[in-house]
Amino acid sequence: EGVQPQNYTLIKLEVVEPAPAVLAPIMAAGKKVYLVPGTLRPETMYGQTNCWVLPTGKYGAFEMKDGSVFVCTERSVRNMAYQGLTKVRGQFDKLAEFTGQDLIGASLKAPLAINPIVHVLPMLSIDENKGTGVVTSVPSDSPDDYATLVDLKLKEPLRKKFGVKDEWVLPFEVISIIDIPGYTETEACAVRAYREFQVKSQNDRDLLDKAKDLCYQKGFNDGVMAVGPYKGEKVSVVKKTIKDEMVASGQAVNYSE
Ligand code: A2H
Repeated sequence: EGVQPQNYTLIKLEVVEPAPAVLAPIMAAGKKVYLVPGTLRPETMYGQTNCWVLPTGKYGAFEMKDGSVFVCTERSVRNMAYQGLTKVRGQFDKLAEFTGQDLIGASLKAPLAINPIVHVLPMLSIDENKGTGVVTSVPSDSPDDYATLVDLKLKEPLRKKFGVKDEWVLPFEVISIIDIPGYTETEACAVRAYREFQVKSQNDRDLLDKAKDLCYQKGFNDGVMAVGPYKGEKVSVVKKTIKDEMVASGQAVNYSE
């Protein structure tokens, strides 16, 4: 973990029916259950196509202060317990424990997303010791997300290995949500960076880091919203407003580590 605190926005992606077996009893008891990916790009949530977990990762379902349930790593909920998100400071209630594999295919309602429902899919580069261990996928603006989605679309054996049904992946296309003048005229930022850096798979760490830095800088410095209520406004101007609105409406919470 870095020296500087990292401030994430946790986006609340609500698990809907059909419930995965490991969450079914909790949902049957009437509780709202959310996967809570940590993001640095809350303004990109319009373009969500799916949500990533680490298949071998250990996750839990934890009851939060308002009675809703967060699915994340235990390490992250321990931090949340010191940030006012659980009932008792420093304590948390674990309702269930499972692996990422148990969540694959689950259907989620993702706030702001143009796709009405997105699915949980495997990403092998997730770091269990960062954020919540859950990542929301925005392939237009995140080269890691794009590379992982391309891997799943092109490689049937990869889908088979993790029990991913074709209909959870193949219908989902990149949605361009941010215009970067001089860069995104013909393809979204992450798609162009992936192509130009000649990324071959989600495992191309060095190339993906370069592509990621480029998209992060360009998106913030030059990006203009192409969708939503702030269409036409600069990302650098509206990023915080979009985040604050999601937090105020209960669609997201602040989290730092
Ligand atoms: B970002 P930093 Cl559109 N393992 O969100 C791997 N990656 C993780 C993670 C984990 N445990 N937790 C969060 N992340 C991802 C959106 C996004 C992100 C876009 C573009 C760039 C981008 C949609 N995915 O990140 O290491 C999350 O992906 C590039 C910096 O804490 C989170 O923001 O600096 C970002 O990495 C956090 O990265």
